Amino acid sequence: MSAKMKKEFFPGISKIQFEGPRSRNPLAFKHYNPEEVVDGKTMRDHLRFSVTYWHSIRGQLADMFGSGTAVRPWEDGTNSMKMAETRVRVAFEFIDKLGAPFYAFHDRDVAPEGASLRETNANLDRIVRILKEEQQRTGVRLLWGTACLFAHPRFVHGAATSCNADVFAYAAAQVKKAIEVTHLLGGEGYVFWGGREGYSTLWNTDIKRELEHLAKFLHMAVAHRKSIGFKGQFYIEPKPKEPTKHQYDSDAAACLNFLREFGLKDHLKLNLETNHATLAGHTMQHEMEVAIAADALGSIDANTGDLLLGWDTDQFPTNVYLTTEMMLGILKMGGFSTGGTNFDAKVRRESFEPVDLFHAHIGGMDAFARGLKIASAIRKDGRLAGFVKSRYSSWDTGIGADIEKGKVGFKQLEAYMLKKGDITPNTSGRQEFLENLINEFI
Ligand code: XLS
Ligand code: NI
Ligand code: NI
Repeated sequence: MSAKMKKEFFPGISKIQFEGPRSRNPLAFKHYNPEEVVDGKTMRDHLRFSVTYWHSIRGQLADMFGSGTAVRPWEDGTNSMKMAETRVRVAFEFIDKLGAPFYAFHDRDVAPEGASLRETNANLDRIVRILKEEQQRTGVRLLWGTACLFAHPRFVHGAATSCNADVFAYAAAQVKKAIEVTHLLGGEGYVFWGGREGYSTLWNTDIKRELEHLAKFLHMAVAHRKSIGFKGQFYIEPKPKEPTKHQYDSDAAACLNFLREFGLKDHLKLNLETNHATLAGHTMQHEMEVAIAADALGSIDANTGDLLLGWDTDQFPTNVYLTTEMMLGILKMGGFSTGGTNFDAKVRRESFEPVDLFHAHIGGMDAFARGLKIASAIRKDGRLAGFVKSRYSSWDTGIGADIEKGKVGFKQLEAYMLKKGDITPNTSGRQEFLENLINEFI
């Protein structure tokens, strides 16, 4: 690249700077100041933002009623290797200008399939060399890698849960390779999202057998991870449906049950996505609390859904109430270690210009920066945590402490209550008071 002029894909846009809340520059951060220290850690290290290759670089902005609208002047309309190479340069110019420290990709986002698995792997190797080069040039790192086991027609019945054993074998070979390239690129983690690991109809489905196969697949992945010395964290990403009617990894609780049933709990954490939580009929706060309680929260796919549309709209998160809830959860678990805030989000079909990608990410990053600052202030204030603690104070001494310590059984509790007679509810839940308290900070 030395003497040659480097081609610019986002001309007229320079590195996004922090200008503070009074700035009116749409291409500046108002709240995300990577160097600013919050609770002893920079915002950059708290939030660990990541750009997704599949949405931001490959997304054509098609929906089920219409073709893609994205204007991407560098695209030639093909899925050639030459195009794949160009896209790597596009991606890293974008991520670098945005100032996100991480990115994430599926194997098939970055390199096209060839005529055989061998050729496909060779394509991937070629692009991975360029990814590595660009990582070194920019300092951008890989948050996690993953394999696309849902787009190609061979995965019509699923991958690890396919009725066809050859498909399981193909998926295993593909994931083996994807873990290896993630390792080579210094990835901090690897995600399993079972896009088609579920069913369309139960009339043709043996759930027991499919779940056992899925577990076997993950155990093989764990063994391979160990054999190549990959230290990155494995994650499973819950989603209840879409594209299948039901996905086995439907929500945090279902994933945890599956991981425990099959002895995988020590090997995988959860990568939670906001829009998947709402599709499952939960809030993101619920999913996060369930995962944190099981010490299994690993990473976040940051986006949001449109509650008036019934599908995974993957919108950029701009709701500060949401980001506050999420950052309260992240701070509560002691912060991310291998995980991060991965924008699994896409611009709207109507927002088809390259600059919209910047607006979208800047907005998401600013919303999380505010969420972080607000969550930190709520924790410092202490009233919320204090309320919850005192709500359970009957467990800290006396009979409560005896129950928690396992000192008493039904017999002793009956004796205790016969003596006491009855109880009248004496503590209000104070929901409205607490909602007002949160709003003091937002
Ligand atoms: C789709 C999922 C997917 C995973 C990675 O709904 O969110 O993008 O994050 O395979
Ligand atoms: Ni996701
Ligand atoms: Ni999703």
